[in-house]
Amino acid sequence: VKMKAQILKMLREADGYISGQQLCEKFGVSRTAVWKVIRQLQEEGYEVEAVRNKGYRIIDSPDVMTKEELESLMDTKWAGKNIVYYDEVDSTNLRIKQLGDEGAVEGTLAVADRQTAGRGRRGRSWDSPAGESISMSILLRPQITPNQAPMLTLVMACSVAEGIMDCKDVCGEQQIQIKWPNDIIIHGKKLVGILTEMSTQIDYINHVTVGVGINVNLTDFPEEIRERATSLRLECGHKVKRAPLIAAIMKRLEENYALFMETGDLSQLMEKYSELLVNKDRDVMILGAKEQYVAHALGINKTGELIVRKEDGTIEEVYAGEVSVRGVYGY
Ligand code: BTX
Repeated sequence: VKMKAQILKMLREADGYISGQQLCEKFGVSRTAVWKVIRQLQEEGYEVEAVRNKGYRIIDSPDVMTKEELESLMDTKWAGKNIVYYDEVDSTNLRIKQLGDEGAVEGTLAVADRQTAGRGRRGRSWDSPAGESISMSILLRPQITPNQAPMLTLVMACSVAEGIMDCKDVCGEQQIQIKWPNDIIIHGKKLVGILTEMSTQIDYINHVTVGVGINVNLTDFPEEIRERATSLRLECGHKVKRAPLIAAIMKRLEENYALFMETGDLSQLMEKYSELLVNKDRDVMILGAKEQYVAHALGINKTGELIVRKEDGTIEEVYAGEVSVRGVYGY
């Protein structure tokens, strides 16, 4: 597996052809062994050209999220370095929680092509059909207290939005935005859902699982969510490859997580998060258990609360665990 991922990486990074000889020497194997790996890649859908006296050159890759594909693209130190891939699984969040209990390293990333029991918040479900979406969950082991953990959802939201925008050929200049606290939307519709779950003792965290579902190439949604959901393909007008997107998000997550851990809060991220916020400078409806009111959203504070100005001019900071927010006009 390692050799296959490394050969893929070398092919990708090569400027032109890589000779069979070079690959043999690098891995200390025979020409036949190298050829076998190339054949396997071709069978998996990679377009690899083999030219006598020149060597191998990669022309195109399939839209797969296999361990080798992801490993060959991942440009991080720890986030997404240990990958577990499933063609089909109940929920990547459940898998990561289990792997976390079993002692897996921080940054372990579970990726699935399809989930049969994808979970949303508060017992809701998340649709992730085969071949068209990204379902992934990452294992974190932060030394923070349980009440700091919800901020990790915002760290991830920021990373996903930035990661998508980093992939230049995906949506160009189109604005990917965050709906506080953790939905990512494009053109007013939901593109990404994030679910953070933690395993805790009374005063410390065993581990945190942050799950991300991204609608990449879906072209249709179930009746109930058709009005509110969308995909990159629908908004950007073309199919998008999933593995490079995952790698870009992991790269951003690694940076943003470091900024978070330096202070234990969002003080180094709140400015850019607020810039990405669809609700910023707009009226929102605050839906609390006891009261509901309309207020003007200003941004987030360093603990991730939404800062709003009420109609009487007073400033309030609302906590995501206690209220939800709805745009007064759409988002
Ligand atoms: P949420 O509770 O904010 O959103 C769930 C709601 O969103 C559903 O009730 C439904 O109305 C709507 N919905 C369901 N599927 C989709 C979809 N594909 N696109 C848009 N809207 C949808 C959001 O919860 C958190 C979702 C996290 C999903 C990831 S996938 C990897 C990981 N594993 C897992 O089981 N969950 C996470």
